Amino acid sequence: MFNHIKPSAPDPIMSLMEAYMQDPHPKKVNLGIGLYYDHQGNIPLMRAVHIAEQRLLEQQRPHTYPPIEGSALFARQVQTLLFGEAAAQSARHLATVQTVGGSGALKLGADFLCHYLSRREIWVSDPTWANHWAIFEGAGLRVNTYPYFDNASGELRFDAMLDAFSALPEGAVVLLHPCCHNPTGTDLSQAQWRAVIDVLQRRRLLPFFDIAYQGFGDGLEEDCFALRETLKTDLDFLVSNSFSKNVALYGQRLGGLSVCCGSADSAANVKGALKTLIRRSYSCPPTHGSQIVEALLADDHLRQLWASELASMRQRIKQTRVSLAAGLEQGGTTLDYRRIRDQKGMFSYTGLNEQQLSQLRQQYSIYLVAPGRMCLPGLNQHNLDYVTAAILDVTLP
Ligand code: PLP
Ligand code: TYF
Repeated sequence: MFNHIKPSAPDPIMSLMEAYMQDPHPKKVNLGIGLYYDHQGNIPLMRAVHIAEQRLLEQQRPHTYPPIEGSALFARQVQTLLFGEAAAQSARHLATVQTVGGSGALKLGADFLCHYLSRREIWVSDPTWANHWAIFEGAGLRVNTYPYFDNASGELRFDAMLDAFSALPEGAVVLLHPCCHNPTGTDLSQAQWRAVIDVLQRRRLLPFFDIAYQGFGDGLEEDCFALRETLKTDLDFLVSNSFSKNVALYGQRLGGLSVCCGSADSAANVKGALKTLIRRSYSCPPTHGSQIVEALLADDHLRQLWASELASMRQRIKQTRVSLAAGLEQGGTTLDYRRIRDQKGMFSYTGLNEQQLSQLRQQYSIYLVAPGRMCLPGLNQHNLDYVTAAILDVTLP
């Protein structure tokens, strides 16, 4: 019955992680998968998250079924986190549901586009996260690209991006990263976002914002600039958000999908459509992670503690960027170290070429994602000198 099924292509990022785990080299360094590690090389259990979870456990709540869309409190908290107080005051109406991670939000959004809006195509940045392709193609959409980043020069292809948007048909769906672009770490300035939103509006396009790293760029509020600016327009749009990184709840699989609509009736009907899609897929979401986040965000003290822990994580990444770039500059590297210094979020598109990557892996057991994406939090005081020396070695003239 199953003999015709051929071996599947592995997930490129996950399989790199597996190769790293099996590598016996004592100085191996994982700069591959997007996980935040602290200065000791551990994935943190955030203190605010731990306290919220303790409180939850003390309540000894039964593990009953949640509503299909998750709790109303969680939905309001997601809206406030993404849009601030403007969410409540806006003339626009948001339909928000809990999802199985940011990935689940992307898949639910893709199903919604297919089944309720008859969309058959989406435009994603060139390059983008490999799973965007997998998720959207898997949902039956054709994936096209718009110009975004030139890996040779290290520059954002801003004009080409605007031109591409201007040429799209009305109603075309464009996937945008509001902050911490994965994989390039290259974000738009506020002025550039305004210009993009202008074109989206003029061409009546349908933006789908995917925000998986809120708080890792410039700050919890600043990272939502594009979302909040778009909320001020009359555009309908989708937002997928993830709590994997910024609450370090990776394995709890917690995220949200929000759809911005023109009227309360429309938002209610959209929410009904999302519930139908969830119901016939996995019925309702898991509760442990969402209850932790509800307890965390509902308590002023815990919310502030969390925000300050997140700010420290962001600062650590920025400091790591500066240290690595300085080490490379002082060592006389041929690599454009300014990319490492200036890009935002967890990743840097270093410009290291295929041969240099392979040398880093073969000679030093340092793992990066092709073509040259480095996950900065994999660096710490114990391995920074080792990695700096290795990159200098593979990039010396
Ligand atoms: N979108 C982007 C750009 C990501 O990098 C990720 C990765 O973690 C996700 C979505 C998915 O997040 P999650 O792990 O919550 O499914
Ligand atoms: O890009 C990354 O490394 C993160 C984590 O199938 C990730 O987004 C990578 C691959 C994957 C799921 C998550």
